[in-house]
Amino acid sequence: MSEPLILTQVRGEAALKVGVITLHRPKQLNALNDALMDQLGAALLAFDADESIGCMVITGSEKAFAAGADISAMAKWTYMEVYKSDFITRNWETLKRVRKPVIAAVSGFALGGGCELAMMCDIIIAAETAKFGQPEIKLGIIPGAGGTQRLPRAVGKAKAMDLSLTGRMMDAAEAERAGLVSRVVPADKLLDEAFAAADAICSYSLPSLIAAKECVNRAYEAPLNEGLLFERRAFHALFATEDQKEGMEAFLAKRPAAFKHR
Ligand code: CO8
Repeated sequence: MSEPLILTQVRGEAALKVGVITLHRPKQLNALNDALMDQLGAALLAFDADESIGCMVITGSEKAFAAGADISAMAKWTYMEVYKSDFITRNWETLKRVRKPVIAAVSGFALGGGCELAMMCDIIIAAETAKFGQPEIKLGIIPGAGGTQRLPRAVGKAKAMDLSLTGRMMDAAEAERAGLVSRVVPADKLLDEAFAAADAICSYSLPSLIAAKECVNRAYEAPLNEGLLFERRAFHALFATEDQKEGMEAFLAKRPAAFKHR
């Protein structure tokens, strides 16, 4: 069996379980390689398929969420090797196939592929120590897993250009101001905050969570009218679920909703 490069854990009880994945190459600051991304992808798909799990959290160490793709692995690669092996597409974007919500809990460095990985998650919660950047330019390359596309959508062209062309890092406060992260919390509270958010998410109806995630993602991929139509159809469809009846009846009866499809 290959060396474990991630640690997995299931938190919670009954249908309110959270799948937690910790990137675990501490000596290399969680530098991402094919083996790690294979393990990460397999864990994500397994949690996504597990009916008892409602949400996932990906985290790293205190010092690094992930310091990027593994430079020592890439240093000698030739164009033909990268091209023929379809580096990145073949196993680096499995996260896109995950339907349940995924939270990135980021402490320390989230650079290059590490920043791109965080941006593929649905919510980024950052410790005050977090540092984000796309420093690939310093290595004579550019971001390759969506950095030049997702970063401008998250923070706008000006800051995305700045980060991509200068290779500088931005701290958690700047990342929050720019809209890359949804909250900044003290470092020692990072996992508590991420788990509290995950627990709240798990308590809702899964079909509505999936629909909300699909619709927000659509806002990045489709023109406004297409997105609005997509949202309206998803909204209408949720009236076919038992959980819509339960959610509204529970509100009117002033009791907590007991969703069936969690
Ligand atoms: N790859 C391999 N090893 C790394 C990486 C990396 N990206 N980052 C750090 N390490 C290793 C260091 O070589 C060092 O190893 P050793 O102890 O054996 O010398 C160890 O981790 C600790 O690192 P430092 O001593 O450098 O620690 P510092 O605290 O001084 O600095 C930094 C931390 C600032 C994070 C620094 O290590 C750094 O700049 N790292 C490189 C960051 C970088 O350039 N990232 C981009 C990589 S390219 C990329 O991500 C392309 C993405 C392509 C697609 C990805 C798909 C998801």
